[in-house]
Amino acid sequence: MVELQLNENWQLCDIKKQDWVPAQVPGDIYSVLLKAGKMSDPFFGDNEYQAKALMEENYEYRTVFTYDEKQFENCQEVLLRFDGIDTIADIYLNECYLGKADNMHRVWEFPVGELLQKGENTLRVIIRSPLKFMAEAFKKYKNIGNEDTVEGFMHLRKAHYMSGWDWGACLPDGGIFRPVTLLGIKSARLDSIYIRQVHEDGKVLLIPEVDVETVDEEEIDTDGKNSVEIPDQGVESEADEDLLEYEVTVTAPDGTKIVSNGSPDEIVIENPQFWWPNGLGEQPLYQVQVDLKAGDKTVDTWCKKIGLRTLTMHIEKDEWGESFAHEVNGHQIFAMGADYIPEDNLLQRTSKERTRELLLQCKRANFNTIRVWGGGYYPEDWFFDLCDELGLMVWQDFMFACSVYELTPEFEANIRQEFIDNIKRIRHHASLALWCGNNEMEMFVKQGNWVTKPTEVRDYLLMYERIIPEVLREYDPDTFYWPASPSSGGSFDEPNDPNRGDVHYWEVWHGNKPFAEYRKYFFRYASEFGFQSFPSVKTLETVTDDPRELNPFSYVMEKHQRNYGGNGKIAKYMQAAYRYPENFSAFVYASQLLQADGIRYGVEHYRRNRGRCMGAIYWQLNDCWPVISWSSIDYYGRWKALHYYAKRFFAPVMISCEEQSWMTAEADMNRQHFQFEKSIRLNVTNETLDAHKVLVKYAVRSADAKILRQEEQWVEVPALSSSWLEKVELPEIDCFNEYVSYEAWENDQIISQGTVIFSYPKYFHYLDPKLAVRVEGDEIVVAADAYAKSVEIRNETENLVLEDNYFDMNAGERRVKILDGKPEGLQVRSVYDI
Ligand code: BMA
Repeated sequence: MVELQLNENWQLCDIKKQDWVPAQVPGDIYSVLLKAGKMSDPFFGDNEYQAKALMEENYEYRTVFTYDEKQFENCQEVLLRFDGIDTIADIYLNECYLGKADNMHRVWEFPVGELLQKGENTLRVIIRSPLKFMAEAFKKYKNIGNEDTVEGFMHLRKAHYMSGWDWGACLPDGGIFRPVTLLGIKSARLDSIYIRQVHEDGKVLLIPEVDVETVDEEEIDTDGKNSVEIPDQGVESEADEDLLEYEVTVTAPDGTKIVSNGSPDEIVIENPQFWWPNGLGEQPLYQVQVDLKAGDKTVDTWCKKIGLRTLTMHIEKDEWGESFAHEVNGHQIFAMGADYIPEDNLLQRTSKERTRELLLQCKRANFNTIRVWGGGYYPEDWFFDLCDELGLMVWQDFMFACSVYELTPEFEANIRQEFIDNIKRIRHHASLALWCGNNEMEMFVKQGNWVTKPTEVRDYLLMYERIIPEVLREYDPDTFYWPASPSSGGSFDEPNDPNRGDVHYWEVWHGNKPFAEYRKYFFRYASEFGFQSFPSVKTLETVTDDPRELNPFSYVMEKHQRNYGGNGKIAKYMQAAYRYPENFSAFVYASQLLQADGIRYGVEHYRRNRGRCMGAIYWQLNDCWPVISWSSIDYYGRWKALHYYAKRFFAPVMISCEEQSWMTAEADMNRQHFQFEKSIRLNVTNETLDAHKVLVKYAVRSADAKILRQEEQWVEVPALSSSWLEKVELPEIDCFNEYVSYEAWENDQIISQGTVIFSYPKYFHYLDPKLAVRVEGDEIVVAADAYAKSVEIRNETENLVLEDNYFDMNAGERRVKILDGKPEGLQVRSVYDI
């Protein structure tokens, strides 16, 4: 196959103005206008309003490219392929109308062989206003959905978050966001390859299902055949040799190759090296290359990396209801990770390097799973390649979220093709753990939210319980399918049941419940729960240059808070835990600690109850613009306190403490019977394939960190399990002046640790820890004179990434490695400073 990328000479204009400027393709309209000085930074202040208005208009992309017949010699068909157009587009080649595109999640191809002329050719792509389309569709159908976005958003197959979300600006950009290619096809091409795996007797059989498309558009399924006869085409070409065959070359991680020709039915991999999620083993990848041959000529090639593994969901009735756990190579494992949203509003700014940076931080924080949420777009190939390499299992939603859709015949045909395109593109990835129908629709449709007519309920069932399963049966029967998130298996059967399937738990935050509420539930798999915080001051300084706006309740801060009243909610929760912060920086710090502690409260509880609960995926990993949100890493890649906490609470072997305290009892000190239990119950959980024998030490300490009483105990924790220690009552502990530290030791090293107090962080009588910080080589050393809670180390650019941060110290010194950033202008503080 001949490929010519059409990524040069592009220009763009607002059709009414005809104000042509150079454009980048692949890219997006806002990025072009920004570069040309035709709009202001849409993230700054409230510029979002002007940026949104720009999408009331239609735009035209245009390029002139040279077609060299020689390059396409022997090609029987030439196709113009768009890997992604956002969204409604009319396409013309040499003033001939090729057709319309109306789904950004699809690949669009047009036969252009007849229309190409020698020399210069003009390609025009008219992008229609998405806002006008949505407004008209809303008038027609009146469907309703999530209120944070533009009415009618569900009728357009465009990433929903672009029209606003409760963490996202309304910036409905458009563009040609993926490559445009001219494809020259010689007699036939590989339409799709599905590599199935059979694991038996210590070997893996790879079974290639190869679909070949011949130029006369007849598709031939070569599955189970040794060769393909192609029909007589009456054209002189390699195809006249009449025999199409494929050859498979498998390259093992060590470089050894197995070449199988003659359209093999299976390839046997002896001594297979298995792919494991992060923390459980390595991620060896095998390269599979399929060459389509017409006689001795190769006419097309498919080359991808796969991982040898079995990966499904284990669902079985048990004493609590029904289990729901990833089963990898026969082991049920606890999913640890976060929900992923698109990385930017302006898609031209995304790149493999940027995604690598983000996903690397997931690996660093001990993630083994990531959920791709259904209100964005299906990620680029590189996203999945990186998840394969880093060992991150992907929970992949289909792109439907928080609304009801109108299943007209045209809409159905459109989404069916969307499913096929994406399933074929993604299914070979080792990291693909499951497909999921949608985000939060089963639950809300059942509750009657958004439902205005009975057909919407019927259409829900058709889409997620008939059409998608049908398409998956044909294109990816080996990957597990789950109808919705949350769900208990479908058909509106208690979708958010705590005892079955996955759960979205929002009583903490949306329901205003305290953190201790997490402990009331033993979900089988928490796929969403979250708490917001402010990103770092340096990040917020990019959205305003007025220092007065750096205040939690200012106009600009509330413009960058999309969950109505969210900043006030942070303040309300903060009142319960911390003293009143004296300045904005302290407020930001306290908000991050609050978020980190809240999520820690949930995750530690879920992991202690491993076996019953088998997943903790918090909402949310990242941001698509600078915003106050639930993320643990902000738009600029800065780690919030939560990401460091995640690294600790997702540690493969983790010690945690289920304490009973003033905070867990929520006791009101001004009531007559004010009292609460003071006790600890330690637990060590092990998410590795090996047993661990750890020495658990805990100590009651005074505020100066002196040990008042100490105990230690050896604990054996079998592989993939969690072990409880006996509960210890501490009725005498002084909850204002004493605390408990706990540690898990292995090979004379602390592998996991923490501290716990029995009142609230705000009431504890901290002594001034007189924190001091210095740099020694690639390490930062912090020294404390007394107990220091949630010690934060910052540099002047606030972009340090450290081995650990926001940790508790029992006085003494602590060394942490610098992973990224320069240790210049270091500052250090702890809860004492709030
Ligand atoms: C869940 C998600 C998102 C939303 C988040 C925070 O419902 O699925 O739709 O942004 O909670 O409210």
